Amino acid sequence: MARDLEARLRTGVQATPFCPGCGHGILMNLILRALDASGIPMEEMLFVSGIGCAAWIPSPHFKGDTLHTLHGRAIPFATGAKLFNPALRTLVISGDGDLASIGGNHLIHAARRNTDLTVICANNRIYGMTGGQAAPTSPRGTRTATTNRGNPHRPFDLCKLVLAAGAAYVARYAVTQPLALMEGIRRALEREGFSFLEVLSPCPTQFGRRNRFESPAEMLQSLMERCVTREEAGRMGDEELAERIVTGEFT
Ligand SMILES: Cc1ncc(C[n+]2csc(CCOP(=O)(O)OP(=O)(O)O)c2C)c(N)n1
Repeated sequence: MARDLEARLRTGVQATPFCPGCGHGILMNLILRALDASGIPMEEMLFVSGIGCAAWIPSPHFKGDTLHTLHGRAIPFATGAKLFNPALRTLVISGDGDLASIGGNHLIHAARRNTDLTVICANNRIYGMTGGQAAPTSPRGTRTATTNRGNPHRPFDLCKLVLAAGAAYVARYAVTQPLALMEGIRRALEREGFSFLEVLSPCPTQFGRRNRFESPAEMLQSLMERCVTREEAGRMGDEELAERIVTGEFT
């Protein structure tokens, strides 16, 4: 796949491997912009990802050092690299399935140890790459390939999870909040210790089609309507908040 992708990138037929309307491309762009804004030289960076669509954000797109590792094991690889060379600014970029399902144990322990890593979790609330199976972030009631009558389980609130485990920096933004998200990435990179950024990213192909979104644009519109800042949330009652997603910094 990598060689095929390289060939396509060269001919300009397809700029990324992401489906039309996938939010991961926006996130990829914003990570690069945040790095540029922070002035951190690419030579100081190490990007680590697991397996999944989100894991393709750094490699092969970034012109820097990338480790594309095993499913669920991005944080252990990143921890090893950081311990070996503490001068590396180590940025993990992976999916919610990768980081919170098979890799969930690594996530909470890295937060508990306050390992000096930045973790960006591209949360599309489903396993995108493997055909739309339920993730631990799939909202209750949503349809996935493995819950076609609606997911009976409640999802993790990833920010609360890592905050409770001891993370130094925790924030959540959607790709529909590009300026705030870019600033969040910059702040996460600059914070010492374990920093965690949950990024809400739409998956029209696997999540949208099964959950009655007519188009990628409708998914983006829905994200824009549902995301509120912490201040806005503070002025809302429980009923109004139930349909909302609270974004901002939690530390
Ligand atoms: C040990 C192992 N188990 C399962 C898989 C299959 N697998 C690959 S990616 C993936 C989940 C991807 O979902 P997510 O991490 O949320 O990323 P997305 O594709 O949605 O961006 C799974 C289950 C694998 N590659 N290796």
